[in-house]
Amino acid sequence: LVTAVDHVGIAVSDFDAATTWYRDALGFDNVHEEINEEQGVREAMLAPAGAPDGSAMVQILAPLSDTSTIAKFIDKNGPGLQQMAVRVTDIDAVMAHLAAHDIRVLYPEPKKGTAHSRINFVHPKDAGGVLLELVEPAGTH
Ligand code: V0V
Repeated sequence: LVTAVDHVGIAVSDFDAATTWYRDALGFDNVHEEINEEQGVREAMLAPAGAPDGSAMVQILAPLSDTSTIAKFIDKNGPGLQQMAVRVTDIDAVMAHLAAHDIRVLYPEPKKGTAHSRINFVHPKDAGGVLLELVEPAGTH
């Protein structure tokens, strides 16, 4: 049901500085950008130039406001790695599987994620201290 590590998410306060750094220092391409009001983020998906389709990406996450989960994360920890996301083929089935193992997911139903994906999160306290995102890409089924 889990097919890949989809992306890692980095909390940043300066969106442009972060995307420029990945481009100039490491040659990442900016493959997608959007604002997700519900999640309180401006985000970009960056892929290593020349990487095959489906390769793991870096997601830059900048807060839209002081109340954003990303603003809260940066206040507490400073900028840095905020989440790891795994790609799934059927998020509802994965949520049911986790619930059956008493692993807490944050939302009772998936929410809208990047590029019309469906997303949910495993609580970091139930995932070894890692905020683990589940992402079912659009058009998966
Ligand atoms: C909090 N904790 C973390 C953490 N955030 N541990 C690891 N990684 C993180 N990112 C720890 C924190 O240190 C506490 O541990 C404990 O969890 C509870 O933290 P809290 O401060 O009480 O709780 P909050 O209010 O910070 O909330 C934490 C959660 C929140 C995870 C519930 O950040 C959340 O709802 N996240 C899901 C949504 C999200 O992250 N959206 C932005 C990305 P101690 O101190 O008690 O030991 S949007 C996105 O990824 C999109 C759109 C996409 O990919 O498509």
